[in-house]
Amino acid sequence: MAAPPTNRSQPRPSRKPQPAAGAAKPSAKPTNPVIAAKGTQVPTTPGKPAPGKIGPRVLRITQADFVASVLKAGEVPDGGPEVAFVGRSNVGKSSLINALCGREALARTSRTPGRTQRINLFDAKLSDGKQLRLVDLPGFGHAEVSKAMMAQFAEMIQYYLVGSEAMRLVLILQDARRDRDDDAIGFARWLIENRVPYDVVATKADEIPKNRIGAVCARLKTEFRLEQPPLAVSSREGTGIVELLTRLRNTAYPRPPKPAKSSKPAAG
Ligand SMILES: Nc1nc2c(ncn2[C@@H]2O[C@H](COP(=O)(O)OP(=O)(O)OP(=O)(O)O)[C@@H](O)[C@H]2O)c(=O)[nH]1
Ligand SMILES: [Mg+2]
Repeated sequence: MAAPPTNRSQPRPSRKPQPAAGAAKPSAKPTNPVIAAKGTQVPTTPGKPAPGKIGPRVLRITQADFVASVLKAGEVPDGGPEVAFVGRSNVGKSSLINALCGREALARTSRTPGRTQRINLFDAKLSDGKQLRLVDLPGFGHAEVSKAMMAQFAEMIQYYLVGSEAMRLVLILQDARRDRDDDAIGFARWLIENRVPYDVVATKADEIPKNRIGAVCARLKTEFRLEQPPLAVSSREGTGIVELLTRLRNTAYPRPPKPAKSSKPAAG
């Protein structure tokens, strides 16, 4: 979560949009704990918990449905609090939505950058009964996608993010293998200016040595002015998925602040 302004739990005043400036499918044997929880056979050693096995009280998405594919916020049917997934094309946005939902092909993924060209909405029901709407956005910034198309995507994304009353969090995805992403950092500044709360997640954590993950997350925390280091996730291996879902739920449904202790009435 971004450091000041920390406005993610507060309702945002209504604002007018102010625009600024295929698939390598998940591995055949998913180790994604969410997929595993839905009945996939996971090899196990007797007496040891199955890898990725999660208990009944671990938060997960029990049902996920495609809702609509739109070009702007006004076209969206009413739904639960929204979390939007943004980042460079090919960073793994659609794959992460699939991993969170425990589905292999709910959102379309592709090796070809620029696959997602509209705003795709998915409604997810959580195991605690709450609803989340996951918003899969086109990627911004990629050498293989034309500048004109990228400008069009950027405008569509910005209008949507400030135009949606239900938007609770923008999740900025960063490929754990890549260096500083100035486009995304600039985008985060724009989110701050427009009072849209955001968080960052490092994707494709399976592609870097485990002992480098801490340093990557520490760098991202500084670059994006976050209050806590981002989670590192792997949609392919399921790492960090349950933790991310918990963060998203807690942001969309913040706990009400504890009431201040009332002072004792004066005796007499
Ligand atoms: N190794 C690895 N590859 C991943 C992971 N997540 C996604 N990928 C791969 O990265 C590529 C792009 O994934 P997508 O989910 O389509 O990326 P996207 O950000 O939605 O891309 P656009 O829709 O073009 O913006 C695909 O080949 C995925 O299989 C991951 O956790 N680990
Ligand atoms: Mg996509």
